[in-house]
Amino acid sequence: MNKKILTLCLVHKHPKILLGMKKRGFGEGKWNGFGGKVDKDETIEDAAIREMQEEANIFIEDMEKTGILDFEFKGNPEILEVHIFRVKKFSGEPMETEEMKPEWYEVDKIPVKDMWPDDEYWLPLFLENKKFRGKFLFDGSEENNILESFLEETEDLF
Ligand code: 6OG
Repeated sequence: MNKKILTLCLVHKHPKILLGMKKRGFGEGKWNGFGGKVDKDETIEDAAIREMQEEANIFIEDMEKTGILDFEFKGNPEILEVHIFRVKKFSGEPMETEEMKPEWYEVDKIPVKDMWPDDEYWLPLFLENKKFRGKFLFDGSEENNILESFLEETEDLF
């Protein structure tokens, strides 16, 4: 088994949430939070800060880990372990970059049809300020159907 650690940062300023349209690479064409792979010799938090700055021109000043999700794709031995952060304080204006086009969405108008299908499971917990852990198995097809899912509320994030 081979694990890759990634970050995903979301800014929730009720009643809005900042999402980004991924313009290239993995998840292209989907709205998502901001983030990416943790580099060697970098903490998960440092990676989250770096990616948010690179992808949206947002400088995180305070954040909190709210979730850890494992993603597995059938037929692929690699597991993606995604650490999700709530951005509590930031500076800078969201700006379009080569990788992402940011946009504020009303939380009752989140474009779930154009997001990863797991988001529908855990985003409600995120919006309620809950902490969670989960695991999703995708079928490996282009539709990214979910074959198995597990999600629990927990304070136990490390
Ligand atoms: P790069 O590989 O472009 O970063 N990510 C996912 N986000 C959601 N909501 N669902 C998934 O289900 C995801 N898989 C990956 C983590 C990829 C970015 O996309 C997130 C990173 O923020 C499979 O560096």
